[in-house]
Amino acid sequence: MIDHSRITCDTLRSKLMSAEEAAKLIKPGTNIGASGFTGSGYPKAVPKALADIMREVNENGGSFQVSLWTGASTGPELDGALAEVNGVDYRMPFQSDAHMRNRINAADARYFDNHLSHAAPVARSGAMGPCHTAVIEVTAIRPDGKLVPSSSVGNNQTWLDLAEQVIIEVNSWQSADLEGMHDIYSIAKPPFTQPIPVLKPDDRIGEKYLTVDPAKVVAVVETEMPDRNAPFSTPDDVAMKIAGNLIDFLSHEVKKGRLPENLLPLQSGVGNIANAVLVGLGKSPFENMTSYTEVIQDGMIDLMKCGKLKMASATAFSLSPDMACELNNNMKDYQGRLILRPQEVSNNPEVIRRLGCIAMNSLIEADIYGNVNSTHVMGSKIMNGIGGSGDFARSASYSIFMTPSIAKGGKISAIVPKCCHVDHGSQDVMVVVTEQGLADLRGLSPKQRAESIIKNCAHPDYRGMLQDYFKRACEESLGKHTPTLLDEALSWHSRFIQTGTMLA
Ligand code: 0RQ
Repeated sequence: MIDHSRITCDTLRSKLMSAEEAAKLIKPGTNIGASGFTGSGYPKAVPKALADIMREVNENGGSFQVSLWTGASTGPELDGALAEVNGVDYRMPFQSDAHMRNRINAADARYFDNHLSHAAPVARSGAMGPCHTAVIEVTAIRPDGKLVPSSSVGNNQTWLDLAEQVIIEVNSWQSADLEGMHDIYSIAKPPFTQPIPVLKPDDRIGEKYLTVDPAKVVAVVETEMPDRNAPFSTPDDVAMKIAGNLIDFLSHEVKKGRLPENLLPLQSGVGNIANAVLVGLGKSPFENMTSYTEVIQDGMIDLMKCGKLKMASATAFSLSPDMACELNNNMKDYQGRLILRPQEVSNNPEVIRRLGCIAMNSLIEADIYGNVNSTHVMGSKIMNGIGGSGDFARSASYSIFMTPSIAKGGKISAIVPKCCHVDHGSQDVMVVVTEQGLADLRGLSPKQRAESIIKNCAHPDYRGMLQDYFKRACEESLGKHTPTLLDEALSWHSRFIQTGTMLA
């Protein structure tokens, strides 16, 4: 049931209207800055109403499309609803919705896949044009008009600052006890940028609330709708082996004195493998861990519950429905242990480098030299986007990438002679982990990297093929530093497209 007591500012309460009325204020061809990050805190009612308007126009021979800027991925009521009616002409900086992905891969929508920490600065620079409308979900509006953010912060303050008009959704599904968990800090444009004073993951440096010029607010809409919240699958054998290999490596680093016993602040990417690593850490000997990351998944809350994780700083939650419900009921218990910041701060290279984060992200494929493709299937089809993986990989003290060694039932090898698309160059990749083992690439030459990756990470079905390729490349390649057979390097991908398998 909608909680009508969430709006305690008279000026903004006077702008209350239905989602349908609010959606009419959005015009075709305009740029929308929406809240939302990994299925959390995105507006839910106005986008659905907007999609209905778009459907009617688009089905009757007209054209109603908008540009959609967010924090990261959203949910079916935003990305899904607008993409279904072909209502998005341009999308940035990250998505993971099946309808949106199909629109992008069909060239119905242009996609600016960008580092998440870069999104706000690019928008502020004006390079993407004006932000016409901000549509922002919040938990509550205070008497002074300040906004209590909801389950993600993302780029919300930037969209509120830049937008010509603002629509606010007040979602009473969000726990009222989220109030106080956020830390809103704005970064000035160069040459006025100051150091970000986060010296420890739990440092608070900003305000608890988002601010908005009330004169720009054209609509306030009340909702009571859950976040997208997809369930995580129980980690399978492969995921648990990857987690085990990674945890053995971290233990080794502790033994060698290169890592403190409580590790360094953890960054954990999205997806089931990343969640499995967190599950594995729950059974590990590490105590008093901290996290400086971008999303808080189930595994992190479990690590807190068992007392192994002291606190987590991120920009959003990304929880299963069960965990979201549990957290909503017990949010107060986590006050002081969870901090949600703007993504420009959670993903800021300056802070990540200073804290020495351990970055753990998943990949689509890695090549024998340790270049990583996180985004493109067979070179041309976008999966999700680079997200925050580049923000962390480049600046972390440990840049770790993990993957099952094969995909699609063994028809695809995740270790290939050459990546068909590169998001993280080999200099940004320190460790590659699969269920087969782990390659520690630090300090190695390209040929040493290839030997280690083929031996430790490749699936046995493909290991011989990779050894054969590498041996011939060492003999026949023009240069001997990074031996490459140009005509053959991408032949595995072509073979998959032609025959349905990379196996020769
Ligand atoms: O396909 O969905 O059809 O089954 O890719 O793969 O193994 O389930 O792994 O869910 O962790 O996703 C890289 C996409 C991995 C993700 C990626 C197919 C596979 C499956 C998913 P199906 P898995 P995950 C912080 C960090 C970039 C952003 C990032 C990602 C599907 O982790 O988007 O790191 N990363 N952000 O079958 C063809 C291959 C494949 C392949 C896997 N080599 N070729 N298909 N798949 N490998 C968070 C944020 O930034 C917000």
